[in-house]
Amino acid sequence: MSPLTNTIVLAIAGLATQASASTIKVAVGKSGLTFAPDTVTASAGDVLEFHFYAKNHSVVMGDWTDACVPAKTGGFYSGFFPTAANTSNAEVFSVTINDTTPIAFYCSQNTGSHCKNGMVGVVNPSGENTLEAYQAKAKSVSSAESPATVFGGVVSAAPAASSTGTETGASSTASSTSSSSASASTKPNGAASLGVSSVTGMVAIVGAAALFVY
Ligand SMILES: *[C@@H]1O[C@H](CO)[C@@H](O)[C@H](O)[C@H]1NC(C)=O
Ligand SMILES: *[C@@H]1O[C@H](CO)[C@@H](O)[C@H](O)[C@H]1NC(C)=O
Ligand SMILES: *[C@@H]1O[C@H](CO)[C@@H](O)[C@H](O)[C@H]1NC(C)=O
Ligand SMILES: [Cu+2]
Repeated sequence: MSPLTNTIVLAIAGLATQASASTIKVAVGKSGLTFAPDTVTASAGDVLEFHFYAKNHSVVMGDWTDACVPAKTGGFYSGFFPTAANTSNAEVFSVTINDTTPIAFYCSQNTGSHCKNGMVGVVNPSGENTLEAYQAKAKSVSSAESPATVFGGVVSAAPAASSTGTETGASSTASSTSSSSASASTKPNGAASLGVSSVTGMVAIVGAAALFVY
């Protein structure tokens, strides 16, 4: 490639990296009564993609004050995803994050008291709104509530490569190589690293730029 082409490619890659939204995979019940990760940092436009494991879990956006109770306004509810042992469900539930307001979520399965037993997670914890605070409140709740209907997200077929990790959703025009994910690194506090995969973005954009140039 000529130096000019290189410059163009780098410039485009830089723009794409800035503008990209991430898809953040969350494993539901893969390892006991847990969401993994259970602490997520997300930007507006990012998508939480919930992958369900055995036996039968859900995810509900919760109210910060009343643990294991749906958010008073807005939010989301996936419904239940009964899943055979050692598999992940063929479908996922995807929720778009619209802003950085702290969000609590929980599993509403009462057989086994999942919320009470700590099956909760948080997005963008801040101030008093933390995972620990929500789990502490959940401990004294006798049963979790499920909303009447699924809402606030999209149920769809699980993407082909459904390993749990963090992927960028930057490049819809990318070739199949771009779907290989940057694996999520986990910080000591359990928060998922949301660093955008510049490697993935570069590969995709280099391909696109090459098409453009030739
Ligand atoms: C999954 O759990 C929900 C809520 O407890 C229940 O209504 C539903 O029957 C369960 N489904 C299966 C297949 O166990
Ligand atoms: C699921 O995996 C566990 C651990 O690897 C194994 O002990 C168990 O037998 C498996 N269950 C089924 C239904 O395959
Ligand atoms: C984001 O907005 C969409 C569309 O209004 C809504 O369906 C979704 O529930 C919102 N996300 C959250 C986390 O509330
Ligand atoms: Cu559960």
